[in-house]
Amino acid sequence: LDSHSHSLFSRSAIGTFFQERPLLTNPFTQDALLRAYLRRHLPEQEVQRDLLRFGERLVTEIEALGRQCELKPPVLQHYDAWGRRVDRILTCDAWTRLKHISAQEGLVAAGYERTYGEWSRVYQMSKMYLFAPSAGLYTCPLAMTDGAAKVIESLGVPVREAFERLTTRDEKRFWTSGQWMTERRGGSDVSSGTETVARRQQDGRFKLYGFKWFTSATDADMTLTLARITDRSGHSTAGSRGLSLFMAEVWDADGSSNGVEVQRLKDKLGTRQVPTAELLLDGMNAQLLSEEGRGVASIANMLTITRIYNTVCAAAAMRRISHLCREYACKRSAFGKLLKDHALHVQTLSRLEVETRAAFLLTMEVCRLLGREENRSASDRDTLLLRLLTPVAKLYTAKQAVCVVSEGLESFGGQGYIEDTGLPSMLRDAQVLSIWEGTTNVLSLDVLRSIAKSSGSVLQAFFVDVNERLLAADASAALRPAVSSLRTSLSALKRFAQTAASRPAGTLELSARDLAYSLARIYMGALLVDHAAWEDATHTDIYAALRWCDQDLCPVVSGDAVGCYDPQTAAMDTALVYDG
Ligand code: UCC
Ligand code: FAD
Repeated sequence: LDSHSHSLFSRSAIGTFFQERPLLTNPFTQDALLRAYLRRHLPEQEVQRDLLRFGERLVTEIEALGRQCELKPPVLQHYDAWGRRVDRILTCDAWTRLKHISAQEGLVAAGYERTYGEWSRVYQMSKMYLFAPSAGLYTCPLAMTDGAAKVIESLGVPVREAFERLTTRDEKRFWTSGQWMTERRGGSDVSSGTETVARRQQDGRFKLYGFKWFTSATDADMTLTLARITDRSGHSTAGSRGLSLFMAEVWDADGSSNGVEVQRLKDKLGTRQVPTAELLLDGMNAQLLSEEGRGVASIANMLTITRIYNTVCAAAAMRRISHLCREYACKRSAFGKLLKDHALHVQTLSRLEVETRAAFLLTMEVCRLLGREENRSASDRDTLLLRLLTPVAKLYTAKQAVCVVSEGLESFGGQGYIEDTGLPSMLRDAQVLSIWEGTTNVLSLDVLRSIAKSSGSVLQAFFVDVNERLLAADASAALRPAVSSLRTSLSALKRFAQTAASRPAGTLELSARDLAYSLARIYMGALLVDHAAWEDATHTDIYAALRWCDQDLCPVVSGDAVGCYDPQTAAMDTALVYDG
């Protein structure tokens, strides 16, 4: 009777094995390279203590908030119960909490307090880098907030309250900002794509009329945006010279919008935590910030900051997936042993680690240069390098992040594809990094712009800087193969650059992406070598530098060798793409 009732009433057997999940532990203590980098450059105990404490807060509090933002995406309420148009963007409590935490932790403020002089940006961005993968994309509004503060500071315009609110640690006063540039006709080609007009009012302020096609974190308190000022007869200037930069508060004190209709929220592949809207500006009150017609040049400072944040977040995504992959490999067994004991699996993870390290060092170098510029301690070379490396770092690390996160998901096998592990959202969110804030090609052209505008000085600065770093590593026998391939690539790149100007029209444009990749790979190699040549470096630092330099460091020269940039290639590319 007993065994009969047992089989009748017991639950069906589901087995006894349950895989242990990968556990997130303090990302600061887990990150050997970040700790070593800070030990070398910013060894203040106070910084170490703050990051250690913040790492714990990430694990015990912030990680869950970020996940909630993914699970409870924002919704748009068009009408109130009585039929009035209200256009409220409703975000979850965790999103609000992340805003408060961002203020408390000084995630933007630290960049402006400048407690650590020229290293202040390195401190701030180290914290941002730890925060980003747990933050439910709250880094997106923070990036634009920081960018807006930078624009206001650099233009020296009298909007003190806004600047103070963007950079405060007081969560009750803290404001975030949007960055509304993209319109239906063009997000890359902002100059011809912008149809929004600005009508001057009696009091010297403006009313804006237009349609912004992508506006992220639209729950922001204020925004910077571009529009064309019209004259009395309603005419405006076309192109870049017709664009001016405006600042506006998005919501009035009573919660109603400042002449903004939220048409709808975008239905997106990723970044679902962030409200991204289409907005009709129907008489939005705004203040002119730039000189008339200097809108693009004036918002460039915001682009620099947001592109650096993009880079930080790309490197951070790589670090987080690598962290989780190695953790999981200590828990998951296959074919009789843990994944960590399968050499081929660990080789795969080590390749992700090399990419992550290279991305991290480039990221921190750009932050260091930004900090020096803001501290007024930048040399001419630093300034030139900051201009060149900002687009290079953004475009290259974004692509790396997609590859590294994708490969990383595979290392969890089928679980990497399962939503409630939280892993797939990492891939979705990585995919946007190469699209917003300038696509890969548009940023490659920005690299060319920086070269042309400086009459080649940015490239000179690049060559001198890489050379110096390699010279300093000459004493290391272990690094010799890496140094030697970097020197060979650098010379080849120099030869390419010397002949580029005299080539047929169109050559440079066709080579732009490969040129940007070459600059990225060589510079990352130089930074890995530089780090590995440091007296406290480890064998793994040397190994990472050697592995990085095993690849084609200068794809623009390889591409040139097979005629990729010859003028007739463009016609062949067209024929190939449109075959049939
Ligand atoms: O996507 C967006 C927000 C996403 C959410 C935030 C995420 C943040 C990261 C968080 C991570 C989790 S906002 C939309 C972003 N949109 C773009 O990035 C636009 C992409 N297109 C470009 O970048 C184009 O190259 C343009 C729009 C800048 C090109 O405009 P023009 O008018 O054709 O360019 P011009 O005529 O060459 O340049 C006009 C002036 C020049 O200065 P002057 O007049 O003094 O000679 C240029 O040197 O602007 C200057 N300029 C720059 N200066 C242009 N680009 C730059 C630059 N990058 N740096 C300095
Ligand atoms: P297009 O400019 O039409 O580009 C299409 C393709 O053409 C791209 O592959 C591009 O690389 C290529 N291309 C364009 N020009 C050239 C060229 N000269 N040479 C070679 N190739 C070229 N914008 C904002 O202003 N504010 C926001 O808050 C914001 N949030 C966003 C959030 C999300 C989730 C996304 C996806 C976008 C957001 N954007 C925002 C818009 C984003 O900045 C633009 O989508 C982006 O800059 C590209 O512009 P586009 O969509 O018009 O593409």
